[in-house]
Amino acid sequence: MEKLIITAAICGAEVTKEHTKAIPYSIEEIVREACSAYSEGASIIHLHVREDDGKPTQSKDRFKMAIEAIKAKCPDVIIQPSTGGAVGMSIDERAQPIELIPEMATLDCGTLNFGGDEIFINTENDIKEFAKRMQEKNIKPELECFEKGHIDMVLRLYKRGFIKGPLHFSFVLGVNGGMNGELRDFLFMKESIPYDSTYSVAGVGRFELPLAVYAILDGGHVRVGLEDIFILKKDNLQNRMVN
Ligand code: KMH
Ligand code: ZN
Repeated sequence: MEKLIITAAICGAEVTKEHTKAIPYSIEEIVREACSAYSEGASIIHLHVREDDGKPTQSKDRFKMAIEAIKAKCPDVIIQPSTGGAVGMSIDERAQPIELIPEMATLDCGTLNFGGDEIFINTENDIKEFAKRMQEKNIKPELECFEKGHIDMVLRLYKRGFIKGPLHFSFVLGVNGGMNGELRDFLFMKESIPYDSTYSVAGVGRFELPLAVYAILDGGHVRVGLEDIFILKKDNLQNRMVN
């Protein structure tokens, strides 16, 4: 059996201190969260960065600062910068952390609604462009799939050489606009990937814990963290906001 790999999504781009005070904005807070997740068993940090006021940014300099500061305290942790950034950012803006040549980075594999009027845009050509930039620098893409059609896109691009194997998927399920994270959704996703690929699950909101259990029982990997869930129970919200 493979070892379980836990990814900690410590920050994200959408959760704010109004949702939970624990969400890190400053470099100091990001280092604190990354290193405490590492010391609790996470081996990968899925990293977004913020300005000190919480505004999401894909600034190469801000990523460099955060990565260097995390590595200074936890040298062995793998850092996986986001190339998704926040809804509405351009491709060049989102791609900046690739220039720092991290070991891995996310590759978002399709467009989806993202709640309200938001659309998280990842056209076929966008995906090819991110894949090309990552391949040039030998960066391992984590193939973020928010629904089954995104897996089909990966498999088409893999067949045509735009994405190289071995494939490592991340099923991000439960986004408002993507696929849900019920057991049947998880089974459909994992049965749709090639037998020699690996996967991790990131369940958003109420799907986080059950999906983590399914994946662990199946020998898959998991992503957890404040990017995906910031309340465990609705009646806990007030407590968590003041803590
Ligand atoms: N913040 C979302 C719009 C990724 O990290 O690659 C995109 C996202 C995906 O979080
Ligand atoms: Zn992310």
